Amino acid sequence: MVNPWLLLRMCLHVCFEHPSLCILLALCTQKMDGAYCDPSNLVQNGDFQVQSFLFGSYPTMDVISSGIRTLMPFWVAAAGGFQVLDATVFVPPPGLNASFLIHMNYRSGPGELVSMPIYTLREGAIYTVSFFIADNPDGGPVAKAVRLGLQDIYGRNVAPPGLSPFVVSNSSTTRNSILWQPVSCNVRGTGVPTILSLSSLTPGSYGALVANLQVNLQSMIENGSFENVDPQIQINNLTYFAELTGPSSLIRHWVVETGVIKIATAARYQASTDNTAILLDLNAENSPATISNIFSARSNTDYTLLFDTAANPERNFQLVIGQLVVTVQGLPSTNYLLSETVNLDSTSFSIDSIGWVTMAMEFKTFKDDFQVKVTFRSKIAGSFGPLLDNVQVFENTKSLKSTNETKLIGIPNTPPTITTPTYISTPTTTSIAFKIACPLSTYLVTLLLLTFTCYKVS
Ligand SMILES: [Ca+2]
Repeated sequence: MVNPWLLLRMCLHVCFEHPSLCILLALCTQKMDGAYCDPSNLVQNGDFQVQSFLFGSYPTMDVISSGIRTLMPFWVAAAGGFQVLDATVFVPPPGLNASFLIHMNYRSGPGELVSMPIYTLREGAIYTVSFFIADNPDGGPVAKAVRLGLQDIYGRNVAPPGLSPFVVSNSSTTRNSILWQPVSCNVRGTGVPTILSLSSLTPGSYGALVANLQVNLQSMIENGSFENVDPQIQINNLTYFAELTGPSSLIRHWVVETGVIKIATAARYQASTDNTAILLDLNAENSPATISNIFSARSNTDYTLLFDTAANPERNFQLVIGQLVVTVQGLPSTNYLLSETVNLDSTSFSIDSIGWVTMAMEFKTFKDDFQVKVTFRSKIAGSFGPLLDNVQVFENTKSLKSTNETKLIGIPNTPPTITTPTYISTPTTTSIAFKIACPLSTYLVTLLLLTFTCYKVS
């Protein structure tokens, strides 16, 4: 499936061109729990908006062929070729602000698209892998198929067992009326960086179209990133902060219980790890605030609470030092499941370098609880306090099957008149040689990346 030597060559190439990316890759190839990198979407450049080539003129296609010269950051064509299509001509999926799509074939035939290692999938957490797929209106076989693959960096399969290729067949569509279909599946995090691949199983020059690949943590909390606020709250201003005085419920699914909070934006502050627009400061108007969220949960179940926090470094000539108190209660019992304080210190940080830290805390519900209340309380005096964003809670699962949520959503069926195409091969297993070579190559890649990065930086 994924050629480790091709990945090695690709990494060396990227190392010289993008030193910062090289450092990231080197970090991600270490076994870690991902505590400091947990964005809401773990796929880098899954919408293909970041490119390092000049897009061609009409007819709006550029070709990415196999090899290390793949000019799509965070992706490589491991086999065959694929094309980048302009979404102003090939209408993108509805609701997406996409500018580019991927055509999984080129004139040389079907392509295999492989991601750079995505961030570590937290062990025990359930993630949804999703993308949009459509038939190619320009031609090709009646049915077109794409296989999704997920392997960790040791070559172990992470994709759910029995995952079939995604098949589309809507050849009557045009470039202006492409019938996009959302597809997704659940995977259980293994605690190891994972590589995502898409392989076209369609022969010839015309294969399926693909857009907006994502890998999202399934969080129990609604609006954990505070992006959904009442329209009466004015945001998107560099200097003006909207403030909410408790009690208030103008941030959807949250309650400001006491004190005053600022609703700040990434236009002024460095965004947190999910790279979103809105974040909170739990202090304003010389008043520390308390904010809480209640969500449904299963009794007698293990959960992990994640959130990004830092001290607001903006108070002139004074450091912000203090604590953020985090409590978790089961409901209706009101028993405390978790009570911790987080020490915060703005020393050496600025609004451009906030010093965000992702905290991870575990708790377990009691047998009679069916809801959970999470509360954040500032213990800092003054008008600048703890920053908070990207609050997530996930259930710690033993296996994907144990969640009873193993599901494949929206997989389009092959039309009844179409028998299973003979060119759709049975799933191939990873070769033994690859399994042996992968751990060695992983550490070799890490060593080389660090070496070349130091050379490049110096
Ligand atoms: Ca946010």
